Amino acid sequence: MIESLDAIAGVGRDPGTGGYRRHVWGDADMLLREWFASEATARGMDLVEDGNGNQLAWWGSGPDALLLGSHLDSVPDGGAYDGPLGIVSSFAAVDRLSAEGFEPSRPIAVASFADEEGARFGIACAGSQLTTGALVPARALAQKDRDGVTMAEAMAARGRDPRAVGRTSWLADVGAFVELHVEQGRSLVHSGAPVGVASAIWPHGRWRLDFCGEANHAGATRMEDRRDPMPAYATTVLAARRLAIETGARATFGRIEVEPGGTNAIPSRVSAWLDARAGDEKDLSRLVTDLVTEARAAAAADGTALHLVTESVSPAVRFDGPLRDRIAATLDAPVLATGAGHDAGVLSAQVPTAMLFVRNPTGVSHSPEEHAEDDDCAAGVTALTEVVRDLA
Ligand code: HGY
Ligand code: MN
Ligand code: MN
Repeated sequence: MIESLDAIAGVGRDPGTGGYRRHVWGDADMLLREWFASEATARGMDLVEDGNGNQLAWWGSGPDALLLGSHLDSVPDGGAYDGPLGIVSSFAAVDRLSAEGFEPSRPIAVASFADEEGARFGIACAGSQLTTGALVPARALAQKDRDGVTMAEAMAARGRDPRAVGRTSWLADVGAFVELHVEQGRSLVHSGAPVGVASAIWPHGRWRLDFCGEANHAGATRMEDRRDPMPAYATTVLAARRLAIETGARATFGRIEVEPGGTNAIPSRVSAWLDARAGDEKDLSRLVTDLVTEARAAAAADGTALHLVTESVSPAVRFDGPLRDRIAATLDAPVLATGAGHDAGVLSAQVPTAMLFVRNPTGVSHSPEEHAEDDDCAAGVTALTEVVRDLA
């Protein structure tokens, strides 16, 4: 199992940072698609790629399938485990069961969901959201990457037909989904267990704030005469931190663009991406509303303007209670909630869904430092194998 992670360890890895840059329809993503296809073929599983770019490897066919899997794409400079661990563990569970001569009572499929991180086009879990219908194809296809390439153009460049994007028929054959994932936090460290079961995902979203002002000379323009969008942006970052701390929520500005980006020029525009998450939808919406109110006031005071674009919103998720309880009892594993988003959260709106988490000793994720011990990864495979044995 660890060997499978080793097999893709060099794909999309930045030699400078050691982090992964595996973005949908990029070169690394294409190599990972080939790797996934060869893993399916090596096991005699039937490979399907749907119109959204999600890949599925089927052991058997027909209704009420048990779906496993996760994603292979990454955030910029992501770790080796977020996503891929779930896929290699799923194939390893299939291997263990077939080596035992286990005959599943229902079809089993392993999925690699496209574009879970939304690192290129901005929308989280695009592949699974398009599949369930939570995301409208036209909106996804029009999204642009940092170079102005639309999702439709990126797909066409890889020989995919953008007209095939949308709801997919395979989902009707899925009776349950179990996604294994590295934990992105330290709950399992505190509970002393290598594997846990998910209860819920916090609601979360991404918003782009464009602070628009007037470009001008850094030396010749008096401070009183400027329409500089940067101070309102800075005020907004500080307000986000204050509001998030006050409400027990999370708010992050992890990406900004400054136009034109000259050291000796007042910017004409600062675009900043807010990632916000909270324990419930009311708190999340209040946080964003309050923050935008403060940002607008700060912008207006400087003679600048704020334009707000909602890029992606994911509602609160409560995983299927009976499935969660059954898995937690089978594994005698702790149950925990997470602030991280997952394709499992998207599918949970339509099929009974569960998640297993594998202990992460530091809790670090979305970083090259992300790690899980080999023994814990092996415990994850054993747990997933037991879950499949029980459910299939
Ligand atoms: O951003 C997230 O929550 C993620 O890990 N997909
Ligand atoms: Mn992630
Ligand atoms: Mn993930």
